[in-house]
Amino acid sequence: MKALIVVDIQNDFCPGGSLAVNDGDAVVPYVNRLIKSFSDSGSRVIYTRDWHPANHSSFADFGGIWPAHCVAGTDGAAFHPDLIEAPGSIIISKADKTESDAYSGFEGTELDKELKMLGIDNLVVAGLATDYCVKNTVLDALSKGYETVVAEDCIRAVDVQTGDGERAILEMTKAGAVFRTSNSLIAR
Ligand code: VGL
Ligand code: ZN
Repeated sequence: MKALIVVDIQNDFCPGGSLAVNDGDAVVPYVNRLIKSFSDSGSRVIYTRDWHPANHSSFADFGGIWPAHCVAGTDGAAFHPDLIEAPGSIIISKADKTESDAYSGFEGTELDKELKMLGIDNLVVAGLATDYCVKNTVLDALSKGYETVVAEDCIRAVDVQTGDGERAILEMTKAGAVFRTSNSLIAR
């Protein structure tokens, strides 16, 4: 059984947000088509979100490397306004404690348990950012034995260093991830 994992498509990771990913919002129409396709064919859609306390340890003011972002309950932490919410979807909040920095949707969450409970063994992953939360979610999924496909036109990188996104794609590929266009993943 397959599921779609929509990673961190939140306002703060989109242009205008406090940790904007270049072109981050450009994935939304493509991700929406995937969401519709999965949802219409009875497959589950799971959304992860970065959900930090205001004094999170990843923020520069508290010893971390990032500007404050995705503070729980703020507009910056809300999903992009155009992102479709599928009926029966599951939201996984992560890194919601001061000291826990989870880039992976599996880290410190019930994601693995939920997927196992639903009999899901096959994941399609899309979202932000390629070199952080997408990469770590995909690597964890593979190490937990999920067959994992990345929707290659539905991801964007932070690219703190030029090439980070490309390196992340290589790393995911080496670990066994398969890259496909969203078009090829849509049931027709
Ligand atoms: C992320 C940087 C900091 C992500 C989260 O969702 O990729 N990146 N926190
Ligand atoms: Zn974060």
